[in-house]
Amino acid sequence: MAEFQQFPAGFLWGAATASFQIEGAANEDGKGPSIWDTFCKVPGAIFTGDTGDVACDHYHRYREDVALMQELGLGAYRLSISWPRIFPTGRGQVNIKGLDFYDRLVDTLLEAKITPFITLYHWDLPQALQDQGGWQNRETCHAFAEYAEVVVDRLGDRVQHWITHNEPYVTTFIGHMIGHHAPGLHEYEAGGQIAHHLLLSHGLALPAIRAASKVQAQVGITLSLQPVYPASQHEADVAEAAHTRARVYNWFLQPLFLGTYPEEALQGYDLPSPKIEDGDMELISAPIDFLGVNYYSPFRVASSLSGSSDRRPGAEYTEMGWEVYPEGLRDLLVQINQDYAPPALYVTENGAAFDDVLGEDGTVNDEARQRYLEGHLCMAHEAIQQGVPLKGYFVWSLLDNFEWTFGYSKRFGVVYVDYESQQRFIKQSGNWYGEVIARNGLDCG
Ligand code: GCO
Repeated sequence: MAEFQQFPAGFLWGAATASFQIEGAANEDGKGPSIWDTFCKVPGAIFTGDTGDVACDHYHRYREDVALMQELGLGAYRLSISWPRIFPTGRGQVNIKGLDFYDRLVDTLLEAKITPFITLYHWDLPQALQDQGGWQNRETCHAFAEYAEVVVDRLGDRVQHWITHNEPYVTTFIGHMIGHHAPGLHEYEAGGQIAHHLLLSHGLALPAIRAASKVQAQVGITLSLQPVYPASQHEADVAEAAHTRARVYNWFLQPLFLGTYPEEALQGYDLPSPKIEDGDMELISAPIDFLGVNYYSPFRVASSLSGSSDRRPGAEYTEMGWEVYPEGLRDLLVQINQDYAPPALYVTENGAAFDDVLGEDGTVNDEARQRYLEGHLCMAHEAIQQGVPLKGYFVWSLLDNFEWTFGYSKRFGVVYVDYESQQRFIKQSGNWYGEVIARNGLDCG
């Protein structure tokens, strides 16, 4: 029987977005091009040739969007900053108009009593830095720390929560090793070095953020993480799952918390060891205030030797083809807590794409998304009961938006965006989420 599950007092209920996915205004107020602006122009890179030029036009409609957040009752909002708005040429000259935008946005959020969580890197590297080698060039790590300092210098009297990177694993693997994301490189062998530079840039930014903050910054990093399950108890599946875990679970967690790379991760990908300079691992493993976890779907491992299928019988899949498995969120959070004991955790992304239809009356009956969120929130609650210091949850996403290579064809929002008119419509899941927030809990079976 369903029973009401109350979240701890002060639990933060939020929604997340990212600059490139919603802002638009690609060439306005002095913004320089990012690697995603460039990548979108590559023929065939993005579904139907979509770009981020207009996106959700959030750059101009941010007030309306904050009003929507207020209507939902959000306590927190995770946004990211477009680095090339601040440094159009990568390094050197600061574009004040870029900072002004985020200044206005932060003030609007604070007036609405919404706590901003700011991600500094959600994949839109200035093209000018890419032209100098991007994340393959160690200098980019220093450029990142400088950029972090400039941003925190401007906003750090009001913003307390900072996330250095979003999903460095995705940047490494999908962006640089297999080239499906910007910068679209196929430099498979460079994987270990890219990962190291991303982590090093995090390590260099940490003290820079803390020094520039005027309100005792809380700094963390967001990783894409999946619990790894063998598809069956067949020994080949079990063995392969253990190897997979080193790559998709430990590759970034272990250096951040223990200051070492899991050998198995590099071996598993058949990658040469990165060049590590003295002191790098100390910087990378300096204590953080929280870990951000993005969870969508589990990783099921079926070895070719077992003949098992990686599809769980009876499972539901989202429009992305991702298995819906709420228990995975609980398992993952409990596992991270056991293995690495971060001081605090936030689910910084969790959500689902479904084929939403806007009704003539302006409603979107996204029952499946509501069920998805319900399942995951109940499991988040279970994780808290099992001792996980989970402090907040951010649904991905506030708005339907630019879903990278899928363009605008996949809708993740709890708010529907009609891209032609740029009108917004709160979906059923959004209204439901608002009720959860108001009650600080929900009924779980
Ligand atoms: C991600 C990104 C988001 C995606 C979301 C859905 O972290 O992968 O943060 O930008 O849109 O995950 O794929």
